[in-house]
Amino acid sequence: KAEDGYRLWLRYDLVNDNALLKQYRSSIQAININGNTSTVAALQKELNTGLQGLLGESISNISQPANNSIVAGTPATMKDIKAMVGADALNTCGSEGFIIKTVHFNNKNIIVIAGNTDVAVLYGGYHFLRLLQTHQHIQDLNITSVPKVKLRVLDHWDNLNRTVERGYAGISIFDWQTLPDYLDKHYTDYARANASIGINGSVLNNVNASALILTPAYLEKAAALANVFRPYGIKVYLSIKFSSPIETGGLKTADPLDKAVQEWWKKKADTIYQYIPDFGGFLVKANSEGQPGPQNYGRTHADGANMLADALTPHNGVVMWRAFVYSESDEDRFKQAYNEFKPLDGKFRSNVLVQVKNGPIDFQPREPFHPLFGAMPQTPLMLEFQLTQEYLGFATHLVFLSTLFKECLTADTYEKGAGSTVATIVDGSVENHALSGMAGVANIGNSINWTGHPFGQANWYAFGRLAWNHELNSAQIADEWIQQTFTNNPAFLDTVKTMMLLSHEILVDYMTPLGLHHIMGYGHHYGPAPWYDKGARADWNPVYFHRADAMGIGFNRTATGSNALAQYAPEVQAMYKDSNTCPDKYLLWFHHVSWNHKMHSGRTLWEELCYKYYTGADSVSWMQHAWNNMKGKIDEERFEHVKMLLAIQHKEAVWWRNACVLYFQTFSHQPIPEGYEQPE
Ligand code: GCW
Repeated sequence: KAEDGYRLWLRYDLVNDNALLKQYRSSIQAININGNTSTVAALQKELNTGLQGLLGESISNISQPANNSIVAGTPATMKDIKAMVGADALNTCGSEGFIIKTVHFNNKNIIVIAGNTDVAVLYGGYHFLRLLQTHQHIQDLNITSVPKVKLRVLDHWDNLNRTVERGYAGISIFDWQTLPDYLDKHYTDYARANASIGINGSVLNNVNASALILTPAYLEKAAALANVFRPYGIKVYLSIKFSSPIETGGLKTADPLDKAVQEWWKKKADTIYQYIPDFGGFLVKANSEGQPGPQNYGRTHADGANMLADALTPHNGVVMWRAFVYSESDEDRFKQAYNEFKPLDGKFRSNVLVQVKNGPIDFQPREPFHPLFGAMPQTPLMLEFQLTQEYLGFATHLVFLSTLFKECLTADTYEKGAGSTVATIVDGSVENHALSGMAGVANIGNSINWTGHPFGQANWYAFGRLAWNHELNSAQIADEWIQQTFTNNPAFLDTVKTMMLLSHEILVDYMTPLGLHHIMGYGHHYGPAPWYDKGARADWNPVYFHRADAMGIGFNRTATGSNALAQYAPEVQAMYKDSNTCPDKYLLWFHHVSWNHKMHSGRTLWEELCYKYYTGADSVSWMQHAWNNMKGKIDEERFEHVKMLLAIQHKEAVWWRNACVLYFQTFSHQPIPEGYEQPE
């Protein structure tokens, strides 16, 4: 049967393993869930639909625990729940963690799904369904799962007219025109998908924000979305425009130290909470790429963030203040965010998080971790990943981003000696921060399968899973996602998992190997354009980043160059500062090396560059080949869809290879090594 991908990973098709099906049917004969909140109703519905699909029979809802039943609830809704899971077991679960346990209680075999809040139980319910979707045994369950990061948020760069900045999957799913009266089915399914992976926040509008979003007409619309999301534990946040007091408030200034401005924001916050009582807070892009901000008035980022934080404090809202700042100057763009923000460490209110992109430049196929991680111990740093593949082939190229995320999360900042990974900075454990957060710039649009590329769904999924638990590994995430999204067929699983796990490295090889970065077409960021662009300002110009010349290539960021490297801990500097020991993958990020530089492989830099570009493009043919062998193992529709996209990806990988190799050859003056097809 043809499938359109709309169901994402929430497919509940009949379990096609008879032994397991028998086990599931015998242990799950009824469901006992009490309580009458909308979250309980959502859980009940999901379990009923999910189990009916997976087990092929409808499961009755009962009001008392029975033998071979599921019992789901909190200590408030289910009197025996503590006794079932162990008196103290829920103490470590906080407000979102859950326990799933098979117990023998009062002579009954029961599967308990327990948490301290309804939403925690809902998360447990989704996790339980995932166990069945991925064909796990359920006789001996004893799972405790607690999120490591508090704010797990999708950032939509969606404009009020439904265009999406860097969106490649159709127009925005948020239809502001028909809100608040028309509630599209997408809204609920979006909330379900997010809740199933633990995402608990959604920033509805673009960081390049319109001031209109805070006007009553839009607040009413946002409130309607918040109402749909609330049962699923998802809070709504809004991006604000710093100059709103001028644009919609009639004030003459937006100076954060001006009393009238502060008052305006306080009143605005009060109004917002009348519409949305559990409103999450503001996301702010200020003094960045032309957006207004406190610096327009000679004030600092902290002044701006604190003013907003004070307005939100009475309502427990937070400010997510972005650190993506740079301007055209003599200073290496790499260094600018650190230079501006590090001195402000300790100056932010306790309800401010500074939101930092994973790398110092801008969501490149590969970046070293951002040097602010590990450099602002007194400030909770929220990590911003980009799911929409702005610089990674849009929704056309197949790239599983989990490995990119993990590379950043596991990088060691050495803030407090070895082991202070980016993940442990972000989850707040290194400095014991009360707040912590991870944001993913959404790749979602109204395209029939949500993300355009069927495999784009995996990046949304991986983000949510890692925000919940950054210790999961990419293989496990791919495994789960494939089984839930496509099939449990082992041959399919093996092949597709391998493809996914290699896909990021393959893309890096054919786009920006060895530490090259930002050599995409200026403006759209899609195809190769490493050459000088006379339309682009200096710090957007590809030549600024690769610096190829007759002698060699790469950006010298060591002490003899921009010295951006000095922004890292000494241990990190030591790993990267010598061009002979710097890992290949970061070489051209930090060094300008000669075309004949000896690489670890024994090849010269020029040969290695060619080797990478050719291997990258060839590897896409390998992906095509691997995928073609999957014919018949999944529905024809998605099979063909991916097949056609892989053909484009291959064509474009060759385009990247040829463009880059031929362009860089004009500097290296060396032949394409023997044995390689000569590019035209
Ligand atoms: O990656 C760049 C994008 C801009 C984006 C900006 C940002 C929302 O090219 O489109 O603007 O980053 O992160 O603010």
